Amino acid sequence: MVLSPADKTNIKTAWDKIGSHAGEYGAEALERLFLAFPTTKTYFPHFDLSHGSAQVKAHGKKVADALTLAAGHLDDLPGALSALSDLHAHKLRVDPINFKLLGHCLMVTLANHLPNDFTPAVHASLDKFVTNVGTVLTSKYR
Ligand code: HEG
Repeated sequence: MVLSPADKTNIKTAWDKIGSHAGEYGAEALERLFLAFPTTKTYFPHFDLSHGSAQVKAHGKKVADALTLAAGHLDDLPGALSALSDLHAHKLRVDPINFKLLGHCLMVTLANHLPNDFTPAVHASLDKFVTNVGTVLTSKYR
């Protein structure tokens, strides 16, 4: 999905607002994912998935940091996420549908924390962003 100049501005502006909350929002998105779409829990049998879990918090930070990296490389997502793409395709083998579900949970989380910034246009740009990240992370499956 091609990002317009306006999309890129919206994504960078939103990421600036998220700032130091990225890890916390990442963990909230994961908690929403596991509660709203319980089948996603099957990828984390080795995690404590209860509310407030340190493992979910730590993983939320890792996911958020990867998204922060991606937001800084909007013109080269495949390059920026290459190692992560190998991991998800060859080792984790996460079904691509789950990226849509996590993207949705990220949108809900951001809308909840940044209600004034989350305009329909920003929503659309952020949705394109997480869709593109998901496409890269599932691009090496076949
Ligand atoms: Mg993935 C590991 C990022 C979607 C399941 N994921 C990771 C790691 C990162 C990451 C940074 C750590 C990599 C490392 O240790 O080197 N994940 C990431 C992003 C997105 C995503 C940016 C999409 C926006 N992941 C995703 C989805 C699932 C999933 C949808 C499954 C529902 N990820 C998963 C699992 C691990 C990672 C099972 C290994 C967790 C562990 O054992 O620590």
